[in-house]
Amino acid sequence: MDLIIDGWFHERGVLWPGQAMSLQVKNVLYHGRSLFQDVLVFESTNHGNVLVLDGVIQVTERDEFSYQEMMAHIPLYAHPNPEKVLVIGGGDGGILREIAKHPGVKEIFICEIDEDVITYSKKYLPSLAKGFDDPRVTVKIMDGNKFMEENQEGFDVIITDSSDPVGPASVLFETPFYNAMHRSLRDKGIVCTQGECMWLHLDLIRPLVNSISNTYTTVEYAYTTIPTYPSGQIGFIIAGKNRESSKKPCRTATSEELESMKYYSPELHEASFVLPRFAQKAIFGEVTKKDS
Ligand code: SPD
Repeated sequence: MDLIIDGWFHERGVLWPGQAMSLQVKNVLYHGRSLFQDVLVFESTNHGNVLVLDGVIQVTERDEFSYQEMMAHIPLYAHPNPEKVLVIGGGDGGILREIAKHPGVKEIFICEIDEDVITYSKKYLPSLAKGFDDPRVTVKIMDGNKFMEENQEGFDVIITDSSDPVGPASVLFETPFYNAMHRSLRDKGIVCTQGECMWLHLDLIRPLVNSISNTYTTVEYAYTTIPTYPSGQIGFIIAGKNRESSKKPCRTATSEELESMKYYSPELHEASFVLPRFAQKAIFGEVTKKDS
């Protein structure tokens, strides 16, 4: 399928039938096939440089911060003392950039299966890929499952920054992967994963949340707004090992840390878990008494 027609990139996909996000293209910077997927980077007229994998927008320079900040800071501020953090996927480096804002974190591992994503992000998305420059970062080009097998009870926080459950990322949305993350978490650890969109994917979110509730003591769902993802919204599944809720930050962000952020705030941390009634009901089968 042609991704660019008459100077416009169209994001069509089986996971959002009947709708498409379009961005005007100024210049194609790279287009090729990696070992795993189609990789496209283009300069857009209004959204900066854009990374597209298998026809799906992963980041635009204009709004990426909303996703990366919320995905990294919700679990990190919900944990009292995160020292060792694992990122699975996230080859553009944006999540690393955000984790690096936490001075208490001592080691950051990233497991990205597709080296080309890192290579072209370093070249064309330097404001994200600068995350790789932090000296605490160790890069592994390998399957996240394999790495976790070798690192049991190793991490305080695991963040899975994946593409959608079509192609190479589909296993990351299945229960065995969540079981593997659970084994790799230290006691009281937190996982935060790409949780798709409440307007489009409740049939995917609900069974996953249900099935992992047998393993994790808490399974919660937060979301952020982001104009260039399907339906302008994306969620996060946040699950804890032998711990209470992650809905409130348990450490205070310093003013210097907050100054470095454009989206996350302690207020938004709490607010992001408050779901519209239809989504609350569909995912958790309940609405709060006040709302009912
Ligand atoms: N529908 C696209 C979801 C993409 C989520 N991952 C993006 C990677 C950003 N670091």
